[in-house]
Formats: sequence, C-alpha cells, structure tokens
Amino acid sequence: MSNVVVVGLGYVGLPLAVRAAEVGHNVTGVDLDNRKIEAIQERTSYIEDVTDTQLQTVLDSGNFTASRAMPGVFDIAIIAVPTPMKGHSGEPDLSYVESAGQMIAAVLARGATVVLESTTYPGTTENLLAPLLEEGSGLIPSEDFHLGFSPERIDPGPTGNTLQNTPKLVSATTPEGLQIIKDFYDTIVDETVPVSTPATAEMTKLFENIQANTLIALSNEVAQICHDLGIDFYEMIDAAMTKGHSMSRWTPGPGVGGHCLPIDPLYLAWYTRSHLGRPFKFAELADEVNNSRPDYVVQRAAAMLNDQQKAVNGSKILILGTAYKPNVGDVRESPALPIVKGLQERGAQVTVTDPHVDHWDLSDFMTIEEFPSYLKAFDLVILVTDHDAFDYDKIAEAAPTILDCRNRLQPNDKVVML
Ligand code: SAJ
Repeated sequence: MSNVVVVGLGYVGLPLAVRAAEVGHNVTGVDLDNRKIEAIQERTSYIEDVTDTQLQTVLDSGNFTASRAMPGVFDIAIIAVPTPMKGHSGEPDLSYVESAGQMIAAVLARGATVVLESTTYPGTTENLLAPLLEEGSGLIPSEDFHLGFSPERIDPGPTGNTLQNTPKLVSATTPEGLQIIKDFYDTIVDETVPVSTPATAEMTKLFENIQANTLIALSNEVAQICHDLGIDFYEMIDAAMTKGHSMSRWTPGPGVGGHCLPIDPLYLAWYTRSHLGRPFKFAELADEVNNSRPDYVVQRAAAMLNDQQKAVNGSKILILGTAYKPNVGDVRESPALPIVKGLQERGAQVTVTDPHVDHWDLSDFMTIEEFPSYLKAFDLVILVTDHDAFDYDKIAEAAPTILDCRNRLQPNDKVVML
C-alpha cells in the first residue's frame, strides 16, 4: 500500500480519500477550507456520498488524517479541486489546480507520482501542471516523477453509481507512470481503463459531459416545440425509446445545474476559441438553450396565473426543490436560483421548500413538515426539483395549480407539464 495525498476534499476528494484509506493506503486529505478539516476532526461527513460511519472507520483505522498542510512525504498525490469558470467571463479558472500544484511541488520527491482528477481542457496536465511542478520542485516531469490524469466520474446522490463501480480512466505521460497509476486505482475501483495520453483522458471526460448537456438541450428545445404543438413530450420520448438501439433518454427540465454539465462544455468552448481560433458551436448553443429554461419557466408560470386572472405581481408562489437535481442538497448553478429571482423581479412573493438544502437566503423557506398543509395558501406551486422525499399524492391533492417541470405528477386540470 502507498502513502497517498488527496488535495481537495470536496464531492470528489473526500470519497476518494476515504475509499483509498478503506483498502489500506495511508491517506492524508488536504484542504484549505477550515470547515472541512474541522468537520472531519469532529468525525462528521459533509459529503452525502460518505457516511459518518465510513469516515469514522477510516479515522479510527489510522489510515486517514485531514490537514491544511501537505505531509512531508508521499508516493502518490491526487489533485481533486474545483475547476470553475471565472465569473461570467467564459474563461476557465484553474487557480485551484495551480495552488494545489504549488503545494505538491514544495514536497515533491524523486520517484513520486502526481495525478490530476479535476475536469479541465485537453493539455492542462502536460502544459500547465507539469511545468508548474517542475518549477516548484526542480524535478523533471516523466523522468524524476510520474504524472497523469484520471478524470473523476462521481455521480452525486443515491444513484447507485459509485466511485468503486464506475470504470476509471487512467493515463500518464510515460508507460511506467501509467502502470503505477493503474496499479493504484486497481486497488480502489472495480475497473480501470488506460488511455494513451493525459489529453485523451481530459477530452474523454469533457465529451461525456458535453454529450449529456447537448442532448438535454435538444430535449429542452424539442419539449418547447411539443408544448406549442400540443404533443406530450414524454409520450414521444418513450415511443422513441422503443426503437431499442441508438437512442438515449434525456428529459427536459427547468434548466441544467450542478458544477459539471453547465460548466465543462464551456472549458472546451473557451479552448477552441482561444487556441484554435474557432467556436465550439454545440457547446455554445446548448448553453444558450439550457440557460433560457429558467426564464421559460417564469413565462409559463405567468401564463398559468394569467389564466386565473392573476398577475405574477403579488401572487404567492411555492417552489418545490431548489437543489440542482433530485435527492442532493447542492444548489450550485441550480435553475431554481434564476427562477426564484425572475419571479421576484416580477413582484411575486416566493417561498421555497427543499428537504436537502441547509442554507437558503434568496426567499422565504418552508420546512417539508409545514408545506403540505399550507399548499392551499399559494396561488401557484412549481415543482422544480423532484426529490423523492416529497409526498406527490398530497401535493397533487392539496395544491391549487402546479407547474410540473419534471414530469413527476399525473397531468390533470390542476397539473400542467412544463
Ligand atoms: N438533467 C436534465 N435532464 C436529464 C438529465 C439531467 O435536465 O435528462 C439536469 C439535472 O436536473 C441537473 C443537471 O442536468 O440539473 C445535471 O444532472 P446530472 O445528474 O445529469 O449530472 P451531475 O452534474 O450530477 O453529474 C454529471 C454526470 N455526468 C453525466 O451524466 C454525463 C456524472 O456522471 C459526472 O461524473 C459528473 O457530472 C461530473 O462530476 O462530471
């Protein structure tokens, strides 16, 4: 077993660190966020996919410790830090990768291995991280230390897709490095898939999310056409799926949230414009279509109120679910945010309820225990995120009128499908 450092203890890094410790590696988790380190020292998991028991077990085994600083020695260092965009510039923000690389370079020893897991544009590992490690350590990449890229494929929430059962791409700048990286990941996942270069692995990861984001945008646009033509999109997509092959089922929604699907395609869109001098049209079009969905929800809500001779201004609207997808508590890039803001800008009194979200300060918040009995007090209910915890029978029975953005309820005279 190895001395492993995981830099970045978020939804990727903490499950990875815990899993590596579970199989016997000696793992140090490093994060600059004191709250994360304190939570771990208090033996409490802040990541839904890691239970308190799992965390406590590896802490008690002595195989896992958390720290704000790098340990003095390590065999493998894995970077699992965020790769967001710089505001609305459309430009990637690799500052977290750079600072993680600098931390690692300061203690990088000959013969060690560095793996980047954070999603990024092709060439980052070899053209940005390698020189940064060399500058900080004086060691030569591929000669004095091994370097590779292994994209994270975490699927947050109780989806059944786990770190262990999701095949893991592995890549490196040398055959020796690839063998070392493959051997490591073979101890923690069921299947590793070697690819020829880090850039191939970087592009593969982006393509996975670009394909999803684009097909969701396609379904979003076709769903609007179906609505205008009086065609049930879901009957249509289910009929299309009977073809049995070469079809995949992506459903329309109120918009695409999370810190992956809406962001990753823009990494490649930025790269093609800045390095190849041409746009990545599918990424830009999908972004435009998906980003138009929250306003479409607001428009449809206004039309439903109008049908009741009510204005949005002054109406009481309840939003069910603010997280970016069902059964998680993450609101990053959630479409609920622009939907709430759009309704408030039109004068609506908006209340939200979400059993998974701990912090919400954009509007009034109602606990799930309160909300069924108060449903009748609202002029309109909008189902934005269809958590399993909601009692859909009660909602259908008690709500005045519902705009269902997730096809979770049976359409009737009160329930309108987005
Ligand atoms: N969504 C739709 N329609 C769909 C599927 C999803 O509107 O048919 C929306 C969801 O409501 C959500 C957003 O898209 O707002 C993203 O949800 P998701 O579950 O599709 O994706 P994430 O962000 O939770 O995880 C994705 C996954 N990638 C793909 O599905 C290709 C996961 O496998 C990746 O590991 C993860 O990104 C990541 O970290 O890159």
